[in-house]
Parts: sequence; C-alpha cells; structure tokens
Amino acid sequence: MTVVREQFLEMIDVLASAERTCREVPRLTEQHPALTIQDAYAMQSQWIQQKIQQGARRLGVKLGLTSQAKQQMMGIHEAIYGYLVSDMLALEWEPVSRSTLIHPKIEPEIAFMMKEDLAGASVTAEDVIRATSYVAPALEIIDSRYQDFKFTHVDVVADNCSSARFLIGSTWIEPSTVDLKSIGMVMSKNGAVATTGAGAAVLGDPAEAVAWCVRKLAQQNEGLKKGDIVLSGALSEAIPLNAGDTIQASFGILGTVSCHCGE
Ligand code: OOG
Ligand code: MG
Repeated sequence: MTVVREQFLEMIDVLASAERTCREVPRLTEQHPALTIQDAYAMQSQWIQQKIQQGARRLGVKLGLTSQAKQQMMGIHEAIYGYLVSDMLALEWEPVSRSTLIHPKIEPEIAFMMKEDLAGASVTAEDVIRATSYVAPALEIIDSRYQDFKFTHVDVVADNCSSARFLIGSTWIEPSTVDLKSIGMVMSKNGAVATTGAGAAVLGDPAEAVAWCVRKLAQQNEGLKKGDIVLSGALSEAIPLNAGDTIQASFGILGTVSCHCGE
C-alpha cells in the first residue's frame, strides 16, 4: 500500500510533537513500511517548511552518515542530508539545556560558509571550494526523535537526519588555504579524549561530501544558497551528551569549538 501525501502531515505531527515534548516515538516505518526514501525527503522538506512558516529561518544544510564510522554505527551505508534552521543554532558561551532534548549525542564536524549560491547535478569539490567563503570547526548535537536512537534510512531522513542543535567555533579560514583531508581532530569530554578523526573520514574529503549533497539537492531542484552554513558530516562517531558535560573538539589549524551542557 502506498503512502498518500495527506498521511505525511500526520507523521510530521508525530515527529514535531516528539521534539516539542522531548519524548521519543516509534519509527514511522513500523506503521508505514511502504514509505520510500523519496517520501522521506518530501516529508522532511514539508516539516522544514512548517518550521519556517512558524518563524524559524533557514540557516543551511547538514550532511549525515558521510563517514564509515557513522555508517557502521547506524547500519546505513549511504550519506543523507537535512536542513538547519535558526532554532538549532547554539552558542559556545551559553550552556545547551539537556532538558530540552531527548537523548542527545554530540559529534565533531567541519562547517562551510557559502559565499554564493551553488546548485547543479555536476557540481565538483573544486566548485564547492570556490563557492565557500570560510570553513570553521563545528559541533553537532543530534537527537533522533525515535526510540533508542534506532532507525532505518527512510526514518532518519524523514526525521531531518536527527538534527537538534549545532555550534560553530570562532576560527574561520579560507578553504583554499587548508588541506581539509589532512585536518586531524580530537574530541574530548570533560578533559579526557573521547574520539579522534580526520577530514578524510568524511567521504574522502569534506568538500567532496558537500559536492555530493549539492548534486543530491539538484534532484529536488534545490541547492545551496549564499550565506548558508553547511555541516559536512561527523569526523568520528557521536558520543552521549549529559548535563554537566563539557565537550571540546580541536581541529589543529582549524581551531577548537566547545560546548557545555547544562540541566
Ligand atoms: C543521523 C545523523 C548523522 C552525521 O554527521 O553523520 C549525522 C544519526 O546518526 O542520528 O549527522
Ligand atoms: Mg552530523
């Protein structure tokens, strides 16, 4: 049985209310096994439109499952993308409130700031570098709305790829001046090393990952916009985030970014 578009609204309501009330919900595919990946991207886009109508602003795009570590961790072997909106932006000097989240995890990423629109089915990593004003260190807090943080490919796409919050560090570098592949990363939690990674973990090159995303967006007649922030995907696995934790990710020449989690 195919899923009709009217049912999307009900499913979006389930996810939106899980987010609002900080309660996990069953995976959508349990009740709707016929949902396709196209349905999931359509639903994601409808959910974001709803957030924008309710006053949020589009801030950019995020990639997910771009590293082998993350694909293995989640058992999904393809990259995914979702959208970033203004109520997801968190600041380094303000604690992130644990009680506004369900079961958050945090992961290190490289952010791209776009200086021009970029769209098209044949965009390359070189095009991405040319269209980027700066790269910066970032942390993403993911918070799947699903029970036990477990999902299928279709479920996670519909859930806007588990997006919850993100923070951008203050070292901004022109991308042509760094080799993003060879950037090393160490993420620590409360002073102890938690994970390590490298730029090359992100589909071989974070710029390549962003190019993949632009080509994928082209299938929906979408693209990146001037001013967009793009999170290119985690460089390592994500770690649980609890009240009282201080997380710092250091990216060598790309600087550091930190996050404190409050009650
Ligand atoms: C999906 C989102 C993954 C990343 O950077 O790989 C992601 C998830 O693991 O919940 O944001
Ligand atoms: Mg991520």
